[in-house]
Amino acid sequence: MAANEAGIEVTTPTTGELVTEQPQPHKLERKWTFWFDNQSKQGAAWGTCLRKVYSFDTVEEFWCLYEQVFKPSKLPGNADFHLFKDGIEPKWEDPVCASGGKWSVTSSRKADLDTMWLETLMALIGEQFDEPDEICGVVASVRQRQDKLALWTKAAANEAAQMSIGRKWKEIIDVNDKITYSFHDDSKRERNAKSRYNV
Ligand code: MGP
Repeated sequence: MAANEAGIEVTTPTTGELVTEQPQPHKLERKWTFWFDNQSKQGAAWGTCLRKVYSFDTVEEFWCLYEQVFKPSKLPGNADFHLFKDGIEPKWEDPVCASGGKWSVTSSRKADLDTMWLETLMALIGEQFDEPDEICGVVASVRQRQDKLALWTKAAANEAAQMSIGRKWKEIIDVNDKITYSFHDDSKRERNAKSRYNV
């Protein structure tokens, strides 16, 4: 028996024939979905161009999608990429997100945004947060003013859970500056919603 890059060669017991067994893809803990939104259409209501792009549940699919498409530095201005748990829409209106909020971090360099995005994606699909049920997903936004990342969580009022997620996220994306958490309910009422927690 010999191993090669494509798989493992085994001899079938009945015929003695050499066959190559393809390696099995590595299953993730759960299914995730990439989304895309282009907000550059003048006058269009928010979400008009929000589209589900691809759902996946293996490590191999993730890398293929990430390498070929989902790098924020490839985004045009005023566009967003999202990675959300499959079944959750990246909207305040989604029932799982409705009572939630988001941790936000800004970035003035494209390279930093790409790195923080990738670190966050790997942490999410690798289930590195201590409160995995609290997580909804992450959004990368490319804006003229400043690019940003937002980690959406489920129960905004659960301060202990949000603080733990915020601390962990800062470690993951290697950020020392303060990051802030806002409630979606506040964002619905006013454009620049005040932050409720910071870490
Ligand atoms: P934003 O993109 O979350 O804020 O929301 P930001 O990033 O400060 O603003 P931007 O101009 O840099 O994008 C901007 C606006 O989009 C909000 O004030 C809402 O009018 C609308 N909007 C954003 N989100 C996430 C939602 C949503 O989930 N549902 C609805 N209905 N509107 C939204």
